Amino acid sequence: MADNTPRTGGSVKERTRVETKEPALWRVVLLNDDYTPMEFVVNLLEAVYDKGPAEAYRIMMQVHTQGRGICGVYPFEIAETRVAQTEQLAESAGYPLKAVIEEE
Ligand code: TYC
Repeated sequence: MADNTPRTGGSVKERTRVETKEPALWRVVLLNDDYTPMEFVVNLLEAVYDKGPAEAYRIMMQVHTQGRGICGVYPFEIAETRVAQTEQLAESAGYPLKAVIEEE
């Protein structure tokens, strides 16, 4: 018969791990284009990303002058949903506005 006695040398592993893994976070990055009106982008940042008017304007101008800007950092599903809302609102209005997500 097989000897199934654990070979622990008399000690038993009581704690498997001490560290816990943080859930991954993703940033939503808004991209510039030549066609989407500035006012539309500001309104969208207020509506979809819960920004106040001054912060929405700042992010819009950052995207406009630097090509991209961070709208927020979220768990994966929330980030994806906000990108989908962004592109759905833009597409409905006939604008090519795009956003992407990147892991932090
Ligand atoms: N570049 C656009 C314009 O001049 C404005 C704009 C800003 C577009 C931010 C997209 O994510 C964007 N009308």
